[in-house]
Formats: sequence, C-alpha cells, structure tokens
Amino acid sequence: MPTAYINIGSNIGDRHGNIAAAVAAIKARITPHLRISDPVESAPWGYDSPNSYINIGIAFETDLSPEALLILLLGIEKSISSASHRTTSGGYADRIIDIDLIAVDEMVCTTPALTLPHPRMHLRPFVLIPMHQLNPRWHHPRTRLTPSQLLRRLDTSA
Ligand code: PH2
Ligand code: MG
Ligand code: MG
Repeated sequence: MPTAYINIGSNIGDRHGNIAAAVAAIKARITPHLRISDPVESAPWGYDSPNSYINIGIAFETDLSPEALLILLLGIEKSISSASHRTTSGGYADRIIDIDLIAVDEMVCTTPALTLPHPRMHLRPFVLIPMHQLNPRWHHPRTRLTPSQLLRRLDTSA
C-alpha cells in the first residue's frame, strides 16, 4: 500500500493540544496505524510573527487516492478551526492548525487542487526534519535528493 506523509503545524493557542486533536481525528477518520515524528519548534517561515510553530510529521499506509486524502484532511482541519490561513493581502497568517499533505510515496501529482510532493517542502526544515525521521530513504521524485540531502542544501544556500 502507498505511504502518505502529512505535516501538521500550530502556532497559536494550545499548540500541542491542537496537534493532538488533529492526530486523534486522523486516527478516527482515516487510519489508527500512524507513525509520528518528534515535534520541531521553529520561527514562522515566510512571514513575521512572534508566535513560534510546533510541527510534526506523520506517516501511514493508505489506499485512498491523494485527492480523497486531501479532502479528508481539509475536513479535519476545518473541524478543529475554520479560521482563514491567509491575511486579506494574501500573506501567511498565524494558525491554530494546519494540515498539509506532503507526499505519497514518490508520486508526482500536478492538478489545480494538489501538487505532490508539496511545492515548498524542500525549502522547509520543519517538514524535512520529520520526513527524515519517518523515512530517511525517501527521495524527492524531481531531484532524487533525500530529506537530509535537501536539509544540507538549505544550510549551504543560506
Ligand atoms: N506554515 C506556513 C508558513 N510558515 N512556519 C513554520 N515554522 N511552520 C509552519 O507550519 C508554517 C510556517 C504556511 O503553511
Ligand atoms: Mg502549511
Ligand atoms: Mg495548509
């Protein structure tokens, strides 16, 4: 069965509690058989805010299509918080919960609704560190680089 990789983040409210609620909902609505990375704490990426994020990665096997999975994940996200993730000018906003579909095995997908792997995953340590922990042998299908190689490339491009 294919393996799906998800990243969950929160930077306001009870961050650990918000993430635990998302994990519980994924267990109840998708599959109870999850692997969960250690949490990573980091400053907001891509915008300014004093509220640091907690992020985790999770991995599970599923026969759901990526599109069906995305719909379920967006439903779970909305059930925890329906607040908008964007400011009125289109920038990132602080968020109670963000659930992103990062990859399904090494599948490439480009539809209007979904890009796999996630188009910014290779730029984000808070996605790559959990991904390395969950599957160090995974390769980005476009660059063939592993999560740790992508992390090293980020360090040297700073
Ligand atoms: N998510 C964003 C924007 N910036 N920064 C961190 N550290 N963690 C996130 O999950 C995150 C972010 C948009 O989804
Ligand atoms: Mg996100
Ligand atoms: Mg999101």
